Amino acid sequence: MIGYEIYIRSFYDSNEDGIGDFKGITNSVSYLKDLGVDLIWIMPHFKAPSYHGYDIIDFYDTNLSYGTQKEFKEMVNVLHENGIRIAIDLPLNHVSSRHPWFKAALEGDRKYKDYFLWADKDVDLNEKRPWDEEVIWHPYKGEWYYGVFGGSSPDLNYENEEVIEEALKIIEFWLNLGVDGFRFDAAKHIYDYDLDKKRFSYNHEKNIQFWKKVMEKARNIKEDVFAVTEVWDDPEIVMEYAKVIGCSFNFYFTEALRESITNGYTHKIWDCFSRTLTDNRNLYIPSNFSGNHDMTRLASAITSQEQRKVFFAMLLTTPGIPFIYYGDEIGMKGIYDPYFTESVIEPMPWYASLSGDGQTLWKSVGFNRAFTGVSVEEQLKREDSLLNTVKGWIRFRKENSWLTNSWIEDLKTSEFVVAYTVTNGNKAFRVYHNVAGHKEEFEGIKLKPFESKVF
Ligand code: ACG
Repeated sequence: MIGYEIYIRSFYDSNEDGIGDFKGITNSVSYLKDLGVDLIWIMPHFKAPSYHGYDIIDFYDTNLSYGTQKEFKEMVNVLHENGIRIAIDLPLNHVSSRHPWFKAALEGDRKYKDYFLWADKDVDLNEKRPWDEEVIWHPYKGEWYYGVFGGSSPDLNYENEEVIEEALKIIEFWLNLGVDGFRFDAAKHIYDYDLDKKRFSYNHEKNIQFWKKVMEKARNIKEDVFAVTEVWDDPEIVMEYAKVIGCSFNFYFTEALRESITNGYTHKIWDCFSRTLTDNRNLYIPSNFSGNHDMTRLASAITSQEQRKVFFAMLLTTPGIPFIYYGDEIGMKGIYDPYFTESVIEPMPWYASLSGDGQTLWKSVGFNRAFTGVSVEEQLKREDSLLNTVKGWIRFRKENSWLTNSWIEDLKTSEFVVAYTVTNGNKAFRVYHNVAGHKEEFEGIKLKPFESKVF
């Protein structure tokens, strides 16, 4: 199975307003099929005030710039007819400060006040979240509410059973509407404040119990529901969530490969593979990925196309469900800035000129300009393009669908070569990658610069 992450606004526009939409995804099915994608993850499609959509105002309605619920359903049907499953991005940790629940809370409604967390006198109102300098408490008319992702996204209070029930209702609604599963946003944040010690603290155990409940509900509705979590943390923590949810994004894979391939060394890859891809047998399916909307794009992190080809060869010959971030397959660029995330969600360049049917134009482009060789049109024409190389590896993977439920054995590295056996117990391949710009030989196998070989 091959996953593909889509930012709807930037993908494919069907009604010529420059904004990507559901019908646009429907119209792009031939591209997705030709690429070999059979699972898409769409970034939030709900009613929300921001461009990114992670601050939801209504969990039961669509963002009308993307289309109506009817158009959403039509998109799901067409995807299914073409053998493509769809997972929706579900940020359950917080809502928009303009969500009716929060508005009611601000007006003093007691039921809804308890849907959120409020500071009492012992709370440190200046406390910052652990990974940057953003505060977690926000003022409103003399009171303070908790919001790890900023004042416009107040956190829901999952100590309240009614809030858990709301989450389960949302799951039920979308599965009944036809989606195949979820990408669970910010999965380690459901319980991330210690109410006794009055400080930020991840309660992984409690989070995992919550996700267990969610998955039970989801599997009761759709036995083969697909779910993947976003837990950006150490691999050993990520794994615990993956065991319950089935799949978890393997952030360490993306980080280790980018660093190692750029610098031409292998020890971090060895560390990553041995910690995340060898013990997964019958426990979870890893989701390795090229990049996502929260980080610098692959082509800006690994600037050499030859090196990027090694990255994709590793992505597509390792166990699990690999995900490609839209545009990474054509080498779209973009440098992540937490205060200007638009740089990594630029319009998908379908045409060399950046103009034509489907082309989104909602923002000016800084990184992926016209006639720079990045577009789908230009890449399809060149036999040795990144797109054609990626398609080749995807074809290989689809011919060997058992790789989804596989693991790695006999991992060996030299200074520049990574070698491993990927197996499901019955079938196996021995894979070699040379991350150096010169010839290498390992276990008697001769490798050209940046070459990958499978036996
Ligand atoms: C998700 C979405 C993101 C979204 C939100 C909120 C959550 O993908 O687009 O923001 O709905 C943290 C959270 C993630 C969150 C990212 C953006 N992503 O945990 O859920 O922030 C460290 C921390 C991580 C942290 C990461 C951020 O541990 O928790 O992610 O830094 O850089 C190693 C370490 C690992 C470390 C990394 C990086 O891997 O093991 O621990 O991660 O290095 O240093 C959206 C918008 C935002 C908006 C918000 C409301 O995009 O702009 O503000 O919604």
